[in-house]
Amino acid sequence: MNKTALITGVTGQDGSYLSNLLIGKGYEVHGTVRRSSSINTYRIDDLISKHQDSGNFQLHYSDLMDSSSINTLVQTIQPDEIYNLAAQSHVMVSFQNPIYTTQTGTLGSLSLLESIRYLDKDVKFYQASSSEMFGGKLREPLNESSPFDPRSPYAASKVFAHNMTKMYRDSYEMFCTNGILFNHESPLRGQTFVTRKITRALGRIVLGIQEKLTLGNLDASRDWGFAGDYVEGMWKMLQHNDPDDWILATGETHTVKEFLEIAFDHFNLDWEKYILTSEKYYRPNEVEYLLGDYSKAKKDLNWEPQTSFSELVKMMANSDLELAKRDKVLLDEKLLTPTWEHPKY
Ligand code: NAP
Ligand code: F7E
Repeated sequence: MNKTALITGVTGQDGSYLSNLLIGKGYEVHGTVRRSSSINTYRIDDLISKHQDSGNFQLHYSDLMDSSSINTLVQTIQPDEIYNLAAQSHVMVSFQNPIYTTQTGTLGSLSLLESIRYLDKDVKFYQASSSEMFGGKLREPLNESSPFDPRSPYAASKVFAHNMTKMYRDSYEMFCTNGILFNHESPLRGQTFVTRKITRALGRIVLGIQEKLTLGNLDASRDWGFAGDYVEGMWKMLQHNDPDDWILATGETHTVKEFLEIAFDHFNLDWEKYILTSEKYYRPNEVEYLLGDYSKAKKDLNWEPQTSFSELVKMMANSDLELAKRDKVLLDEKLLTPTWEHPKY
């Protein structure tokens, strides 16, 4: 019989890549969607239209803060696997909305774990842990034993959920895993994360409809991989014989400046002519440097990243050039306001 998976946060970057992967493997995928005043399913619209008749992809209104809806979903769907991807995932925003970020990141995960505990079925659980938990002060490759030193409400909430996931594994013999993922990006990355903020602006700069882009700390260094590779690792974690915690990373770190260099070079542009910096994009407590050691995932899961840093940058730059072409058409027809001159993050 085909397996059933429940994905929270299915409308996000990873939710969309993971749904694609699981449907391709024959899963029946259920995803949670938050009700919003405007439709927020653009990343999964293709899947919705392809699979609406087969029932292989089903969406349910739910919010992680509504533990009753979470419990009902788990009881009704009785999934084989649960991937908890939902979170307020923007680090800078977490300083402005610390309570909401913390509630979603902590109580949401706990509601899921409790629902599984009372279900009369062995369910495999994946928690989306983050490299942000390490805090970025150690300039060395970080592994599953490296100390946590959270520097934002977001990171602190992820540490709580990480520890709870481990605690449920140890206390109740539940199949609970933490995937400690370093930054992973794609053409579907949210537009206020730095990589996508850059490639989205770059496409418009190439077409002459945007002049400048303002960023924050260009010296921050991240271990950036491709989201499509990382969702494969999430799935592999739940297929492993025993539950555990694994890091997914590339083993390389690059500064924001290096990202800019490769992206702008790709279109023969000099990034320094277009980039401004402002204190307003600096965080109250910056994570300066992250570099991951994925050797445990390589050994146990036979997982390795497939996409190089420069391939990732160019993939995003090319995709956003196509989007910018659509922006230009709409702009020429006066159907679009150039709000990109005032990005918020
Ligand atoms: P994302 O694009 O920001 O997606 C987050 C998802 O969570 C969206 O579907 C969002 O719904 C949903 N969500 C937010 N608050 C919710 C709530 N209260 N109830 C239910 N759903 C809620 O994030 P992502 O990049 O795909 O990341 C997936 C997960 O991995 C997140 O938990 C993130 O913290 C974690 N993570 C990400 C990275 C990375 O580099 N991408 C690295 C490590 C860990 P809306 O669409 O309605 O906003
Ligand atoms: O920032 C610097 C910024 O917002 C990366 C999330 O998926 O990955 C992500 O968190 C770096 C930081 O991602 C701007 O200061 C400079 O040092 O793209 P980001 P993040 O904070 O690393 C982790 C693993 C997660 O778990 C999170 O959910 O870039 N930076 N200038 C900027 N960042 C932004 N957003 N905007 C700027 O203008």
